[in-house]
Amino acid sequence: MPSVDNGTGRQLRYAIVGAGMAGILAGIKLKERGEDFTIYEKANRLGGTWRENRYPGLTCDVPAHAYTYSFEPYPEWKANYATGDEIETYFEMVAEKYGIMPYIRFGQEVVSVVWDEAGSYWKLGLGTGEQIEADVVIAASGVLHHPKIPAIPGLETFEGPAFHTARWDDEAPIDGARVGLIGCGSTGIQIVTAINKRVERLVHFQRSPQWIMPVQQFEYSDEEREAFRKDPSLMDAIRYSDEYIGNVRRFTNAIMDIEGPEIKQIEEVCQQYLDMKITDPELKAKLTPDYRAACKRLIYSWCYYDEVQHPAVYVETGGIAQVEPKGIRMQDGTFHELDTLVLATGFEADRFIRPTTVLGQGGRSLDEAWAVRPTAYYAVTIPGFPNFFMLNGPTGPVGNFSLIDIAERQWEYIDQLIDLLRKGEAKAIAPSTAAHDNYEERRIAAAKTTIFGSGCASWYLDATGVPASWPWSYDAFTEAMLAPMMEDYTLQA
Ligand code: NA7
Repeated sequence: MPSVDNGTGRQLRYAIVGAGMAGILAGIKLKERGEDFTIYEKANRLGGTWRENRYPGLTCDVPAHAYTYSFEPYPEWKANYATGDEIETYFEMVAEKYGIMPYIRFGQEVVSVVWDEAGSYWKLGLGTGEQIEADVVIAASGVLHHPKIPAIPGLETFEGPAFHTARWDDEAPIDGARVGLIGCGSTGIQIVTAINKRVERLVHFQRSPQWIMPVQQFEYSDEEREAFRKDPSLMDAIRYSDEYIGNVRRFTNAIMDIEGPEIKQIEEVCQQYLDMKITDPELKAKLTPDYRAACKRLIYSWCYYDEVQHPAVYVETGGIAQVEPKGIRMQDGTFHELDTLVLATGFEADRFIRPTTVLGQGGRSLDEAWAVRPTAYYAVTIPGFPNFFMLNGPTGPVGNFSLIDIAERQWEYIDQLIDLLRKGEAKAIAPSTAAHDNYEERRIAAAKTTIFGSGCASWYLDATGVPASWPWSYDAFTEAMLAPMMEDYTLQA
């Protein structure tokens, strides 16, 4: 039965911000309950990250059968690691199959979300000027969303195409061209492996080398796909295998216990892979990090060390002095003439739903609440922002395992809070400040001792240098999401 909120006699109204993986998930779950919801999507297509990122080599580094909704396994994956195109197709298929498309309002940017104290609801302002009311807001606007453009002198003077990887320019010369690529996170590394044979020359500007964790890529045969179609439990067997879930558990143990056997094993595997694959001492010196494996997000690759040795690729480790109209000048005076400049320089990882203006109780803004760092009680709710629920919000295990798994578990938690609104037990629900502060204090103390805090720069760190993510195990996360601790929540009638 659809919900009826207390006092008004009408159904709860839900606004979901974003039609990416998490927004579609929320839509599916609310539709199953017969709820009244709308998904606001600023773009003209769904897909979130998988719509925005279209760079060559784009691959998800979570195995495909683990990167699906648990309720919608997908027999059609072509290989163990899926491409961005395939993943976008999957989300489109799911949204169609579950009848979510009619609920999405495309081209509708949510620019403001303001709590109305008297009415206990949110007022949403759209980019078109339209005003919407919603009792519940689900912020599903993604994490690595806002491109980080490096402050390199002269960048704007470059004569050729220069663009961030999340704004890929299809017209830019790549084939037979001289391409400069700045940045070697997962994105830059994947691009090297995809364009090295197409270019005349690829100069990869590497400020810091990366540890590479070897993984196996393999294609599924037609027979295997047919078997998956006939027996979906075969896909679950992969998703819940020790190969995947066991690895997730070991990884989260490794990041917590930085002198323990699991992290030592990761370090050994990465070092052995480097030793085995890179025999040229000069290149090896360039590619050897001076920080511990998994401090920056590990790069999962089956081919980078082979592909970086292609003769067209030059790894430039000098400091960039400036960009000039025809290329990049290094601090030692070396000049790299370039036709195209690609910025694989990452994302502003602390934005979340911002720049949308969010004003909670007492007109307090999210910018104020997050003045030190973005935080949320158990990554989901914020004191003073009632009925505002985040999927893949701050302090969650982003980067540690499948974001879909995370979002599904967060939804189960959120759903239990919303249930109190549905049943009329409250009009507004938010965590208490004390509960939030206690959580955050414990989290920060634990985060500082994780491998992410072991001495390197990365998007995991907040502005004060504290790791921003969930510092505990996979099992601790799944357990925390089973049921909210209701004593930590304040309910308003
Ligand atoms: P990342 O992982 O944030 O990587 C950004 C890269 O860009 C990294 O190598 C940075 O070097 C480099 N960078 C950033 N600014 C500069 C400047 N000014 N000069 C030179 N180099 C620079 O972003 P990705 O897009 O690769 O991956 C993001 C996540 O998406 C990834 O972790 C997966 O979860 C999926 P640095 O290491 O800071 O020296």
